[in-house]
Amino acid sequence: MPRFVTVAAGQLGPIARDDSRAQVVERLLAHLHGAKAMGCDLVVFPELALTTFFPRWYEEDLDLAEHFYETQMPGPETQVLFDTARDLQIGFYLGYAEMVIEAGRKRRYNTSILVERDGSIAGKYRKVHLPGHAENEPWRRFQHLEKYYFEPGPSFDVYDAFGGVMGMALCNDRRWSETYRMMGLQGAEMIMLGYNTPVHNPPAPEHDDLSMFHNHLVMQAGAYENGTWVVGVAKAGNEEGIEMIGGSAIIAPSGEIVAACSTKGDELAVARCDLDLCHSYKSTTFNFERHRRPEAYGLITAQRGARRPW
Ligand code: ING
Repeated sequence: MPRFVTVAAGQLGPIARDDSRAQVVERLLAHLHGAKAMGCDLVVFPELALTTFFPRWYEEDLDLAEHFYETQMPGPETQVLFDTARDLQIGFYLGYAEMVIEAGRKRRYNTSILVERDGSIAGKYRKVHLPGHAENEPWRRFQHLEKYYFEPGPSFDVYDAFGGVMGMALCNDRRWSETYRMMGLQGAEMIMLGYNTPVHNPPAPEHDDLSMFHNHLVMQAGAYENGTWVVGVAKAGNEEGIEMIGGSAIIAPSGEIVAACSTKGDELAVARCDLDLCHSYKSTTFNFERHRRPEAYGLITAQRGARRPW
């Protein structure tokens, strides 16, 4: 009996700085209902799906940015998502900014959760690869201050949900092959990730024309090299004056894109994913136990940066 998970890429268009949580949650609920009507078990929402991408601005006083973070999940404004998930029997992946008090200190993370069809939280992930910079850099047309607004998470985990081995990542994580391999080594069959990716990258404008190519390149490679489904979902469009890529896609373990969004607004792209297709790759070309040579890979965890051996 095939293990199907019918999944929707729940792409969002822009979220304005002043959009309320209630206004955004309405859009997320529309996706949950729309995806359910299309027979989905699961909707993947973007990174930071409750707010605008606020790391594009420098705020000297972090307390003045506190309203962008969730201190409870579910909280008063998001409980309806969990209730609807349970009522409709549809799960979701949600990216959001998380603030917790740990050992008496405020900790801030770029976080995602995986919610099962009964409304329970099956897993929580905190973004490992924080791109951008930690201090205001006025030379940029816009900032990318994830290293200022968030702390990195400690690990990549997998979760027993939706009848398979589910993994989570966030945005920049998708550009690092270690992300997929760490979950591939744990048997991941579907890796979900949301992203907020500006078309323009101030340090490397020569990459701008390739932003969509790079977006799909890394997710397709990650899927194929680890024999896993990958679902990548954008917050897209012109958000507070900054153009963000769309290109939300559902990618099979073969590396093929099997469904994709074609607009830069709120859009659902749906695919019925057979988790057993992973076996064709995990048992042959990417049979890790049979073919990998970790004895030869020492540098990958021994070194952070690249340096010539001479
Ligand atoms: N955004 C971007 C991403 O990795 C970026 C940052 C853009 C890095 C363009 C390199 C090039 O997709 C987030 N939120 O990580």
